[in-house]
Amino acid sequence: MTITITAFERSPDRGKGLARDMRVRWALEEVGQPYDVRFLSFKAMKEPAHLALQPFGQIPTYEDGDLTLFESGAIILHIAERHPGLLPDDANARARAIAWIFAALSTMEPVIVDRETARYEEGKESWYDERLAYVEKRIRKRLGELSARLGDADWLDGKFSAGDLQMISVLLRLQSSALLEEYPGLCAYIARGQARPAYKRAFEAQKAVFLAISAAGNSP
Ligand SMILES: N[C@@H](CCC(=O)N[C@@H](CS)C(=O)NCC(=O)O)C(=O)O
Repeated sequence: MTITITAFERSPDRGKGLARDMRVRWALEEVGQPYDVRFLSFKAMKEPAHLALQPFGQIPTYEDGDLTLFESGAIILHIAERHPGLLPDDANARARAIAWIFAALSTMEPVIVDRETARYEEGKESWYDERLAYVEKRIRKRLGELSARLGDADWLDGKFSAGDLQMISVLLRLQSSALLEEYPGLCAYIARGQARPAYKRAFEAQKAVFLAISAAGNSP
């Protein structure tokens, strides 16, 4: 049975690959697993059929036979554990790679998403600029720490792993800001991820959805 994931019918990022189905697509491409995509409108995401799969009414989800998963971190860990290529064989190295998945999601992503939330939900408030300065200060702190740990290495811990995949996916959410430019080592790290054939295939697949919608005159 083919794996099925869910994605936005009309991604608000207009094909930039920032929605979280992208990281799942990338993981599946890395391990060479074919997949189908079920596209959902914002309305369908909040209806009972999808809520039964994803209690928060979000994408992505992952279905494979009688297994349904939500949360991109859980999905990527599952893919990496089930198929070779995204986690080292050595038990300690494997545990460290998994720690980087968690670091991406619980240490890096919250401060980065806070910037998006501030922009969308508080951008018109009189205190927005002041709040943004605090938010960006917290992001810089994390970027500096991550950059220091990465140093001159290609990847976070030895060979490319699911930890790098998740971390790069999270960092890419900053690409519309100038923040990343302050960390050339992280820019090079992201570029190495984006140069991977699996990343490129996943990116083109999600972009094709936006291009098809645009060609049909239905730009998101
Ligand atoms: N922690 C979740 C977050 C999922 C998430 O925020 N998905 C976004 C798209 S990238 C979404 O569905 N947003 C629409 C909504 O929350 O209504 C994960 O990593 O899977």
